[in-house]
Amino acid sequence: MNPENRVKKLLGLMESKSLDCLLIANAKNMEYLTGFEGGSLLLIPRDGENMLFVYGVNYEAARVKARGVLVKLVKHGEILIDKTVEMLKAWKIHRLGFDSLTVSTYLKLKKRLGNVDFKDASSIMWSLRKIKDSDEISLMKKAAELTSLGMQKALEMVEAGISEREVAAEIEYAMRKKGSDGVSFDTIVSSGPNSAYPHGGCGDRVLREGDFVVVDVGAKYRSYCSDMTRTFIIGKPSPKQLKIYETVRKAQRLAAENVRAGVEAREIDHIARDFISRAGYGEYFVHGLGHGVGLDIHEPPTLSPYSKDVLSEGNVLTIEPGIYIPGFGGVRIEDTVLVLDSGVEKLTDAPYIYQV
Ligand SMILES: [Mn+2]
Repeated sequence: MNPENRVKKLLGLMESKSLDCLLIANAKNMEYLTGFEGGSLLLIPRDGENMLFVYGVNYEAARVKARGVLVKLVKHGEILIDKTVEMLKAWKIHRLGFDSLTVSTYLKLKKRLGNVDFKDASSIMWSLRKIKDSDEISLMKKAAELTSLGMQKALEMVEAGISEREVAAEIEYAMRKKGSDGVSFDTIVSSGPNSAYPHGGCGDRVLREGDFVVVDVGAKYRSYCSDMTRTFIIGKPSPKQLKIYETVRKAQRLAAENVRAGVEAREIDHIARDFISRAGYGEYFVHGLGHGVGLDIHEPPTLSPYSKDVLSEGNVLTIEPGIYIPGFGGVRIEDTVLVLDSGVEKLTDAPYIYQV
């Protein structure tokens, strides 16, 4: 689906909320609605021409790439807020929806647009972005394919004697060479005791026999993210390591088997959490089961005990249970999946091999 169709849908939602205009300041939302990532502010009036404000550095690119909008240059010395206020006044806007504003911008706009009613419209944007269209799905499949390739590289590289940083560099290099535009987040290669930190980063530690090694990686492809984790054990696993690994693996499989359109997100979290708790590790599963993925690496829907989301066909999300024991180490296994009517399609794909 092209950006113009997304805007068309958005206009329908604005009408149902009686919004005269939408002010989009979030970069990803602007990209979603125009196909161009370098805009500074987007105005979508119900009556009037959609307007994308762009600074000089991005102006020429915007004129070529942005779709369905009038591209307006913010010249040197001009102030974006002045131009915004000018347009909103010219259009006689009364109910203005916005997606995200800094407090300082909000106060400035409020002061100069005294009679305008400001409405938080971020949920409208998420209601669209949560359901991926066919164009997005094919880009996300490509991102996931590159990620899987990176994980294959990790499987080749992880061994005693190499540093976390070197493994991360090899993964990123392999993905980049095959077409990745970058990474969705800083690659995590956390080994030994570091693996007990869910977001352990990667550093100079050299991998050793007996380590857990958590590798969490996501290629980016044409602005779309992906997310995948595997945990390796160097050498022969101890019985405790094996029990933790098997528990996480089974929790992940159980959760994935139960995902389909119409299911409550918190129910899926519960399935994995309950399984881990019964194995005696409940207190060590310290985060939600998963999150939506798209233009952002973390976006709705959320899989957690507190989520109010109901899953729909076209959601793309991660399923990533983990067990983290301070001082001992941790295991996480994660895939990015596409929600279907009857189940899931796994987008990331690498074997669940743990012993290296
Ligand atoms: Mn994740």
